[in-house]
Amino acid sequence: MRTSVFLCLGVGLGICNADIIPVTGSKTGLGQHSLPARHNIRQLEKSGPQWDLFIQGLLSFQKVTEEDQLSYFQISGIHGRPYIAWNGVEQVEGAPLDGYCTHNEVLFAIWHRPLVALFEQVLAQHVQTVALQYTGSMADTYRRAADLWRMPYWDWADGQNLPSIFSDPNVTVNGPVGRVTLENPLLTYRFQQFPLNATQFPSDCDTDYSLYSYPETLRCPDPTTNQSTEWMVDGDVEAIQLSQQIYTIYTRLTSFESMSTTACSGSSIENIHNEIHVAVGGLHPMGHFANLGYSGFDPIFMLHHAAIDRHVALWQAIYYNDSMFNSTYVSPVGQFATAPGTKITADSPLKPFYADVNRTFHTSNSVRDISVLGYTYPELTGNWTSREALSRHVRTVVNGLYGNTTDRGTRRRGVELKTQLEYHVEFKVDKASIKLPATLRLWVRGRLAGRVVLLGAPARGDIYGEIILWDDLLHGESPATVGSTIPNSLKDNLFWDVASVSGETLDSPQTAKVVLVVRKVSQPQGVSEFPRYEAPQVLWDIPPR
Ligand SMILES: *[C@@H]1O[C@H](CO)[C@@H](O)[C@H](O)[C@H]1NC(C)=O
Ligand SMILES: *[C@@H]1O[C@H](CO)[C@@H](O)[C@H](O)[C@H]1NC(C)=O
Ligand SMILES: *[C@@H]1O[C@H](CO)[C@@H](O)[C@H](O)[C@H]1NC(C)=O
Ligand SMILES: *[C@@H]1O[C@H](CO)[C@@H](O)[C@H](O)[C@H]1NC(C)=O
Ligand SMILES: *[C@@H]1O[C@H](CO)[C@@H](O)[C@H](O)[C@H]1NC(C)=O
Ligand SMILES: *[C@@H]1O[C@H](CO)[C@@H](O)[C@H](O)[C@H]1NC(C)=O
Ligand SMILES: *[C@@H]1O[C@H](CO)[C@@H](O)[C@H](O)[C@H]1NC(C)=O
Ligand SMILES: *[C@@H]1O[C@H](CO)[C@@H](O)[C@H](O)[C@H]1NC(C)=O
Ligand SMILES: [Cu+2]
Repeated sequence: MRTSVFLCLGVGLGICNADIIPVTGSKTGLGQHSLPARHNIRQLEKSGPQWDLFIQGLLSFQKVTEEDQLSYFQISGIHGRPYIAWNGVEQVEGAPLDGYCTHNEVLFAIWHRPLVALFEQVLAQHVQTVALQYTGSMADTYRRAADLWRMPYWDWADGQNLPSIFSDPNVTVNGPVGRVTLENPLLTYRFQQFPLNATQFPSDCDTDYSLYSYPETLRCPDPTTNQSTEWMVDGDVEAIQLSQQIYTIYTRLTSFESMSTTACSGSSIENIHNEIHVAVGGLHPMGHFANLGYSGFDPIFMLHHAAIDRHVALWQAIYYNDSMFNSTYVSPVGQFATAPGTKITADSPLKPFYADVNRTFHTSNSVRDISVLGYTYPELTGNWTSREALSRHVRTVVNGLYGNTTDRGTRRRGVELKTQLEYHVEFKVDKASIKLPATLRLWVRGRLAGRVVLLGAPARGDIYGEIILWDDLLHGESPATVGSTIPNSLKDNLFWDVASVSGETLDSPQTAKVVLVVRKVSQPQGVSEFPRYEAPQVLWDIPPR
């Protein structure tokens, strides 16, 4: 695999720059003042030509031989397994045998940006090839549609369950010679080489639940049939109700670091991202999407990460003064090409993504502005007179999409109060002290009140998170007005524990710190305003159950 690159490196630099694949994103369809937008999958589905091209292009991409480093297999494999070099970017001394992906650290939100852009740029070439097969009156329409095509995203915070296109066995599109029914490339990826290479996909039932044994990616696999259980996925996605959680990210987290990652205290986009991985993959039995070593192969993966990228880009447009991160972090665990203990700044390389043929790596700074990678999102288009005007516009959009949540519990806009209290449970725990993967559960009066997943990778390092304490759990005792205090009866009835994926209670780790926090929040006065939070007050330590 990737032989040409290895040979090339042996010959020396310069001669084989042609083999270096820079991540540029797709550069077709750029207007003088406009960029093509990535669209919501639910809209793209109704778009006609772009949808037809996406489906056929993805099918063609998935058929590229797995030996090719521009194959679906190898680009999807950058994230986790197989733990081998991509584009000649080798494992470094002292680094773990792991994927390149950065999780539970500050680069989380930004590292996935060039990954999705690379997938998009390669898939765009397949889209272009398919477009050339259309003739006659359709030729121009399809070529134009191909130029403007960009990777769609799946907005899992839209309050609906899984789009059915992710689970349909077949899909019908307008092909170059008429209507055609095809295998749905969004359902699964079927490995070309199966059984999988045992060196690259070792059989380790203990940590990856025999995922190596399936010939294709599965979600909530039914072990008696080795098939996905799609209704379980639907139920899981519907149950997690993410609109209020994402709204919290937009309105309360005002620094790039805290917005990004579970390595910083409180909620984060990574925390939400983890929940989607297990909702779609299934925890027990575990599907590919729930295991970071395999998740990259599920066709949902890039649509999920495009959704993350959109939230990050919208957040950046809102908090345009934010300097990203200029503090220095230390990578606690490292990745395939980053040794543990490496200092991380916004100029650190995002491996294995080269920005040009001279082996200059992309950095957080080089991809902070998405226009560099040739795309935008619909919410960011338009001719805004200032960054503040764009920020106001995006805040309005976010309020409309995620602000008046229909999630259970709080309906903020429905309450005619200027100020309210919001209760959250915040936790911190060293993952090394838990048998992973696991869940941290919160119990109120013997009822399960919330749950956060602690994924298997990385296996150590402090992880932070938050569970929203819904009004209906404080039922009848919820102090909706300022001045009330949380009922003391709750104090004796609030506990946490840690459970395995099958629900079995595990020993409570000594390293865990779980606290109840209250914040005073002022409700927004206009459609472009956000709620304003005061500094949190820690009420008490919650004991293990
Ligand atoms: C639908 O998909 C299945 C499995 O992917 C395939 O066997 C079947 O031929 C497809 N049906 C049509 C009408 O193409
Ligand atoms: C399996 O993977 C190992 C390690 O990457 C590689 O050396 C070997 O050639 C692969 N075997 C096959 C049959 O592809
Ligand atoms: C499912 O996969 C397992 C592991 O590869 C295998 O042992 C079992 O026979 C399969 N079951 C069916 C019904 O195919
Ligand atoms: C950004 O900075 C400018 C200039 O200091 C200020 O006027 C503006 O309110 C700030 N915007 C945000 C969203 O913080
Ligand atoms: C980050 O760097 C910018 C520019 O160098 C500076 O203006 C800003 O104050 C710094 N922020 C922090 C938190 O250090
Ligand atoms: C790459 O390096 C060569 C030789 O130093 C130089 O001529 C070229 O401009 C560089 N290209 C980029 C994209 O930096
Ligand atoms: C954007 O607005 C400015 C000022 O209103 C105008 O001069 C410019 O032509 C507009 N650009 C586009 C692409 O509409
Ligand atoms: C959200 O609230 C605003 C203002 O109360 C209302 O105009 C809008 O229709 C609501 N949106 C949704 C999706 O409920
Ligand atoms: Cu992910």
